[in-house]
Amino acid sequence: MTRAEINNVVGRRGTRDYDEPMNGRVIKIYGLYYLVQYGAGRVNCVLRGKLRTSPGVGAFSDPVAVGDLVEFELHGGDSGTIHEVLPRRGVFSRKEKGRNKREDIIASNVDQITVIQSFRRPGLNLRFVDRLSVRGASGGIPVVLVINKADLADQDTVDYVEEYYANAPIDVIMVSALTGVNMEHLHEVFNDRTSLLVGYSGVGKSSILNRLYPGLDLRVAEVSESTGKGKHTTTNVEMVYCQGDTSIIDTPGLREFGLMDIEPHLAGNYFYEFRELGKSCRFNPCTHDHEPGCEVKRLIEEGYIHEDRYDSYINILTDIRDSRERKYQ
Ligand SMILES: Nc1nc2c(ncn2[C@@H]2O[C@H](COP(=O)(O)OP(=O)(O)OP(=O)(O)O)[C@@H](O)[C@H]2O)c(=O)[nH]1
Ligand SMILES: [Mg+2]
Ligand SMILES: [Zn+2]
Repeated sequence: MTRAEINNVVGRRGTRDYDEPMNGRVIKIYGLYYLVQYGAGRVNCVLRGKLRTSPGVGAFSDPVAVGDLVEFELHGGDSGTIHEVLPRRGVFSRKEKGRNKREDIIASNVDQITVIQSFRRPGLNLRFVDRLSVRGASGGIPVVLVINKADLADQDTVDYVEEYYANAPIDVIMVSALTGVNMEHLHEVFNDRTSLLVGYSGVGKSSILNRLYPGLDLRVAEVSESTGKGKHTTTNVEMVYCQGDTSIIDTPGLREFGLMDIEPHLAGNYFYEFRELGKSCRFNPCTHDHEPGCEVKRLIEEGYIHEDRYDSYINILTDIRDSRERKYQ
């Protein structure tokens, strides 16, 4: 037999220098250790040296991210080595400012971003939701907005949110972890997918998850009376729930994610209703900013696009332009 023939018979196994590869998912990273979940088991892994130097990893600050599907080798039961990262989809990343800064993968294999806000303490910030949806859309990940503490809601705010997103492709779910209203709906939204949870401290992320998944028993903290802001009881990106095909990755403290890698003239594409309606703008591409004959601007006059949603877009556009100017100075 020639060497090629032997390889054909032995298959991939024959090319490996380790036995019994297993599949798992990275649920937490601390220092040089990666906690991998496989079936009902969990194991602390280190990375095989080759992974740190393989082509392409230099573009990222860490070769492995929470949410990654990996092939690993188990040593004895309580430790392991990660050999391969399987191809990723739905990557949520952020790039630091600066020309040669590497990309930080916050989480991978994400099906949806669930941004959680609350009606009061802390209040709504729809511009943050919009920024997040641009970041998500550029990685192909849709955003769902969950507004918690519906027990504290007033009708004006509810109406405002509904008008703001009336013709936008962002689903809004109003819930209360306290009274349980709409929690069954939210359970369905999380079911059988990987969700990335983003929310300011104190909005009730832990309260929601505890209510949805009894037994999880996450810590709930009082929102500080003086500032109305929470205290960031949790501090690391972590898959906090993982059962069958349902996974939830929490991102405590995530407030900043640059949008400077987005081309200004494409920003409008990530406001999906602008992209559709903008097909009738006189100019193509149109940034819906200064161009005459802009359909998006006409539709604000008609009340079809909310003025504040448009302002939020201009705010993002300006921000992208500013940071790109700084970059090329
Ligand atoms: N009124 C009301 N209060 C709620 C609700 N859900 C949570 N809270 C309260 O909000 C506060 C913060 O809740 P947490 O679940 O700790 O919030 P968190 O988002 O996990 O905060 P961090 O872990 O700091 O990021 C607690 O005092 C909860 O009791 C709700 O539906 N209604
Ligand atoms: Mg919490
Ligand atoms: Zn336009």
